[in-house]
Amino acid sequence: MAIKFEDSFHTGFFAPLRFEADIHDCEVEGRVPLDLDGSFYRTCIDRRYPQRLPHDIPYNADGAVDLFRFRNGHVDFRTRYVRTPRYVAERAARRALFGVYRNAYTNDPSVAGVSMNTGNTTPVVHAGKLYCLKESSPPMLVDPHSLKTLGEYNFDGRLEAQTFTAHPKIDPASGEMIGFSYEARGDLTDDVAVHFFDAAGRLTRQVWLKAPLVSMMHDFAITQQHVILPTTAMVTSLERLKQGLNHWAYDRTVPAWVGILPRDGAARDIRWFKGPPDRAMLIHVTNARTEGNKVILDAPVARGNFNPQFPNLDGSAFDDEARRNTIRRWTFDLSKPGDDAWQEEILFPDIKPTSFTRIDDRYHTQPFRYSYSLLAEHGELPNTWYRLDHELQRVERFHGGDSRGLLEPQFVPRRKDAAEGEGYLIGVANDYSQMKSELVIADAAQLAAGPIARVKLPFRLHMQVHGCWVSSQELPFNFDSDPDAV
Ligand code: V55
Ligand code: FE
Repeated sequence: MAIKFEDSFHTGFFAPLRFEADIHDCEVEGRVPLDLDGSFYRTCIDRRYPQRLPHDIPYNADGAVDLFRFRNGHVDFRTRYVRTPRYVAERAARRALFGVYRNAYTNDPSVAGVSMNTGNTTPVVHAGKLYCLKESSPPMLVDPHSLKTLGEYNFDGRLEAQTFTAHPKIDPASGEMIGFSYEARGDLTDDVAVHFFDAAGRLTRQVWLKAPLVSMMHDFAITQQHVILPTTAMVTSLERLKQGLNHWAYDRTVPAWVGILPRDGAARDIRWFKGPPDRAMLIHVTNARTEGNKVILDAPVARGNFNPQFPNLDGSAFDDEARRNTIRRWTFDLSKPGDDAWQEEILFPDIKPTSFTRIDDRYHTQPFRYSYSLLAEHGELPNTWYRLDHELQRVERFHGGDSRGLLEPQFVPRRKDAAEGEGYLIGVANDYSQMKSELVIADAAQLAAGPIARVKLPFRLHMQVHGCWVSSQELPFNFDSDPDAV
């Protein structure tokens, strides 16, 4: 059968690339700062074959990983598919064998038992290893230089859970990583596991918990003392899966729960706080900290269903207003036993950001002054980065242009010991009028001044989900002799 992509998501700017590429020494407009020395990774969705079933969703597309490598004002670019077992099986068959998002009932019988991993959500570098993550599977391990896929990874046999979050957190003070798994013993299970890794990347401890319900738990937070586990109203059921539907639907009657576990605690030490139904859809976390008896969580939160890829369970139409986030601070008071409510404050009431939210990563678990958001201003296209000054309640904007979409911003400190916010905001811009992409670099403290440099690609890129920056101190590389260059 001939390859043809027909659905609306796969035409136009986000038609799959279906190629892998290296560009040695990208074209640059402006000057790339000499203190940008390191690697910017992005995980993207890029379907290798037309989807098997018409109602599948973009989140189930194949993963691809991109690398922009910076040194001496030069930038090299590389993109590769994440060669998951699914990718390998479909490539051999020259067609899609996997059906809809997180539903094994919709797969071709020939791939029964083959991992459904796509590795398409987040790139994370810890202890020299690059993980391309999908929350429904274990990490995909990818060589951080060649981007060759090394395989699905279970931390030397130590990961007992069948899944692993796309949003593990690295404690900047200790270098430890903390992750969690939900549906951890397989589809529909209410088991959650929290995993603790030492600075060398070794999985040293796991705590197994029971969630109050089975729901999408896309992100979580850590503080110096606690692990914070929010549930959502994205629910699933055996009936859904047997009907061949995608994994999740939004249930407006289900309350949001937030579990708070001491970092050094056991399962019995978790405390579940209960929030209102249809008011607390948390997708991504900005930061969190513990102050005395209080645990403080900052995050953009939507009122209701955040994504039309997942239908409303009651059959109602998708509500574009309900998906809009406000930036909230939730405070959990641990000093009141039996009180399972939390306090909510809306921090920037006029700002309705996307759920993409970042800080200077060195301030994770600490009080912080600046956060960075992506917004859709004047229309549907997210085309503006905001720096939010939480101390002065001020915002500064970087506007990408009306025909240019921006993706998640990444803050890069100018130096390891630079002050908070002293550095760059980098990220990919998609130019819809030219059908090309570029990486833009702005001074994070002078966003309104526009880009310092644009690293221009001769083609458009695939759709990014998340990105990450790793300095060359954390991940050394040889820039001049690349044995894997094409
Ligand atoms: C999200 C993204 C996913 C996913 C589940 O943005 C949640 C949230 C790209 O895949 O599988
Ligand atoms: Fe995410």
